[in-house]
Amino acid sequence: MGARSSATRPRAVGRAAGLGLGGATLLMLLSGCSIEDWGSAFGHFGWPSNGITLQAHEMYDLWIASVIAALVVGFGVWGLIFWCVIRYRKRGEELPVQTRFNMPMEILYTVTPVLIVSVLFYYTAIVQTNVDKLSKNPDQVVEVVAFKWNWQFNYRDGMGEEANTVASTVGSSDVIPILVLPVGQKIRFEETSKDVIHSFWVPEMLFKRDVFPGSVRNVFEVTLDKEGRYVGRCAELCGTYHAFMNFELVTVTPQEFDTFLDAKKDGKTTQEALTAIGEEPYATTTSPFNTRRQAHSWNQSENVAAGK
Ligand SMILES: [Cu+2]
Repeated sequence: MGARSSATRPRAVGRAAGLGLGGATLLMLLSGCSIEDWGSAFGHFGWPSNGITLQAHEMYDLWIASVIAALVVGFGVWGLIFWCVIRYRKRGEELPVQTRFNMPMEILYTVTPVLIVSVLFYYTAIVQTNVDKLSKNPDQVVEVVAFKWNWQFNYRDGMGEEANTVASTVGSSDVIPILVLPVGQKIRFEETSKDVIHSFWVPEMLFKRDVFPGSVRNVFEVTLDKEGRYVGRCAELCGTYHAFMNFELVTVTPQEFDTFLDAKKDGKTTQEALTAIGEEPYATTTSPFNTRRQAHSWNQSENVAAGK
């Protein structure tokens, strides 16, 4: 009797684990429509929840779903561990029945991780492909030109280097460059640098991409879905004033964007064109840095130079 019940135990464990995993998968599928609710209930599991692009939302969903899946598996494993610790705790000096080389168990804990990794890989590949996807006919093309230490944004009439710039905005030491873009449209960014490697980063896009000098044009596309003003930064240490390379992304309605672009084409400054659509003419999320170093720093380096 004792030997028989020992032999059925691993199968029961296998069944329980299989049921748990199946239930977890079902739960995930059923709750797929409310990933956002799951995320906000648990502080978004550390992932930035303020994304402003369709791509950012997909990345968010992938992260939340992955963490939930990991927790479900984790609780399953912890449950089995504690169950084993209690159920099979030492009761005497007699060696318990050994259940090594149990084929169903061996297969279960080989197949299950492979399944988990396959599912994670499948969804990761989908999201990654969507984030990198380029369309044949983007609604807007912006050329991002980075240089030490500022940004120029060129609105283009087509794709590639052969296209023409129809309007442009450039930052200076006194004015933060402002990139105005419409929501709900496919925006194609074409990046190029005039000197060293920089990196284009708007934190709310949850996306950075290096800006290379030379013939490499780094291209990506996003669809913005939230109006607002967002700080942008250079995310690649590019030299002395790297930290000063800020810009501002202003997302507006397509109608406002058309008005803005027409004003720019008419020769208005970016500030005048922003005023024309009722926006603040200057950046509100960041301000120009003082490019002169603090007086005491200069004195300190003079002291060092003078050997004091
Ligand atoms: Cu830079």
